[in-house]
Amino acid sequence: MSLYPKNLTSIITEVYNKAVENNDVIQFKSTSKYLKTSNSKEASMKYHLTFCDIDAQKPVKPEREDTVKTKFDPFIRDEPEFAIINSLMNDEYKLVLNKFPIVDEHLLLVTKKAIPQASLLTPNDLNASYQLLKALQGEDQDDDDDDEDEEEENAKPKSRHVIFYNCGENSGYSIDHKHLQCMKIPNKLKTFQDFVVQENPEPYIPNVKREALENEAVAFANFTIPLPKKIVDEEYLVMCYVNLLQRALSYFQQWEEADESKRLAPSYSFMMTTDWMSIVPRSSECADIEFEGNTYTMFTNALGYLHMLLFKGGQKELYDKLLEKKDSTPIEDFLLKCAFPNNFSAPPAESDY
Ligand code: B4P
Repeated sequence: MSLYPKNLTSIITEVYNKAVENNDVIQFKSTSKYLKTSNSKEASMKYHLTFCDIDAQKPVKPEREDTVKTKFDPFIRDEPEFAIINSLMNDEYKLVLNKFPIVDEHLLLVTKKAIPQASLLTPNDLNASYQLLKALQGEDQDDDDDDEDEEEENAKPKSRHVIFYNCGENSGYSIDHKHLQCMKIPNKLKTFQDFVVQENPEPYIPNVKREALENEAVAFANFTIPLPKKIVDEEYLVMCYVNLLQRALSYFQQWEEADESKRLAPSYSFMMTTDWMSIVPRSSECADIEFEGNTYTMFTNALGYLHMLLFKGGQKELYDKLLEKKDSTPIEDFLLKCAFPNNFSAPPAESDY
């Protein structure tokens, strides 16, 4: 039985349109362009660059401006204007609209209790997320294999969604209350996970003999597992997650072993589509991009590791120049600085992080 109603997508559209009309949701205006990678290892890869002057468009919210990450918690309140489903899985979660979206119908799967954002994902978190992806795709737990085959034959192009979780203090979250995010992936965007799964589509649960897949064309450490087309249960999801998590945590262990005095809070970007589950261990939520004599401090959450980079007010010049010069190297360096090198063996120089 699916957790979500059959008409979930129409409920989302209806609630979203009403919230925008009432100015409850602040829909940011933005522009996006693709930038092809200049990295010769993966010529067909590209990045989705978005410029959005968020500060100029965000209404001043004193509670938000003056508070530290750990204190501000809008999710503890009941905000019926954002609610898609107010009570899920015995009131463990609510599914709500993001109040400040760049992409339409950006959803948040939020725990009802105030649980820290550094917490591990639970079997219920994984199950609720996976079922959400399937429901948004028009598939749910009631579908059997025959239905799926029939669906594929009559396939219409469907929008693709991703679930992501910014876990730990260096992952780029701003609200310390457990929430997973769900968003449409831009049309034609192929992420590094898509490339690696395209080459290795056979689903499997990693074990000592066969580890998670790694895309070596990107400079940062990354781990991905292809998921079956057939709907999987929570036990399957947990086994995949635990495997990826172990790989990510080993980076923090190596870091401490190399120098105990430099503790780094375990953080990672978790990302899942119906095709794959992926983790990138994170060393920082921000890093400097040096370009043509200027320094720009950029931030990224898991979206950066889905090739979606956000440029804010003071970064317009950088956004324009990277596109004009067709130069993706500064982005690739930035993504590496906020993560760990692919072949990590010792902590990088302190100045890098
Ligand atoms: P967090 O995990 O804490 O933070 P975040 O998504 O990294 O967004 P942040 O708040 O740091 O905003 P940013 O300027 O980077 O997630 C908390 C989420 O809750 C946020 O998305 C926030 O908007 C939302 N929220 C806050 N108060 C709320 C309330 N009362 N009710 C419901 N939701 C509430 O980015 C601004 C926006 O752009 C974010 O939505 C972000 O997810 C999105 N974004 C970032 N990079 C993007 C990219 N490359 N392309 C498209 N969108 C992008």
